[in-house]
Amino acid sequence: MKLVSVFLLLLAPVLTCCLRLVLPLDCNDIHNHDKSRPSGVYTIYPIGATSAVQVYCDMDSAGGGWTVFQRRMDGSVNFYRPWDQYKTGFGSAAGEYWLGLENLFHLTLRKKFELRVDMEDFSGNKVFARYSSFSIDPESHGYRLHVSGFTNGGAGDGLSYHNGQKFSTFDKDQDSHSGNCARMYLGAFWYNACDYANPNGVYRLGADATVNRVGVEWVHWKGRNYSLKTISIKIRPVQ
Ligand SMILES: [Ca+2]
Repeated sequence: MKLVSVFLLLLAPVLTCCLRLVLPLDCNDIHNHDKSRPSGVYTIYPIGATSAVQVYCDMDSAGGGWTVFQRRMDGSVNFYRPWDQYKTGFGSAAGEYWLGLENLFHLTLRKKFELRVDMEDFSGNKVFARYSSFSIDPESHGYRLHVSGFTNGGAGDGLSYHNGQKFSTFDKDQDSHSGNCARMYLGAFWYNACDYANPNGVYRLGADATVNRVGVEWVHWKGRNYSLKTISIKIRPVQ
């Protein structure tokens, strides 16, 4: 048994090196391999051969190849969760989910990425925001956000205010506010003091002025009292 373990340990770097060549790192690898593949759930390997994770790939928007790392669509998953779950990820790739900060960090470590946020209100209006550059730092630096190069697809710029911020959850306050943004607005995000976007807030049906700022919000589009019907945040290697 011991010998087998040692053998496997010795073999691991070889396996990791060569399997990586055929295993998709992200949705763009899948898209480039076969451009006819539709949007849907696929398996990617963001941290190497033993890191299989299911994600939703958007193969339609602006040429396709987008790896979705956050998705809200029906309120079926609770997003008010602690640090360790935002680190590793939660939810279902077929529905609502968060891919996990560790996966996201390893993805953006390997290539240069752009970012796109698609969203929809309860009247069927669809808009997006796009950023030409996106990466995050390792956990030791709080998964700090780097986002720039905004292009407006009708949503307005909700993320530039969050550029340079560390990620915060209700049990790990790394924001720039004297209080705890995640607790105040019932989400988890790269909060500043506090936000112009709260995509991981509480899912509810549209406008409600009695519960100010806790919804799934994109302030520049719908203000602070409107919780969106859908939102998805996705990345793609810069072509
Ligand atoms: Ca704080």
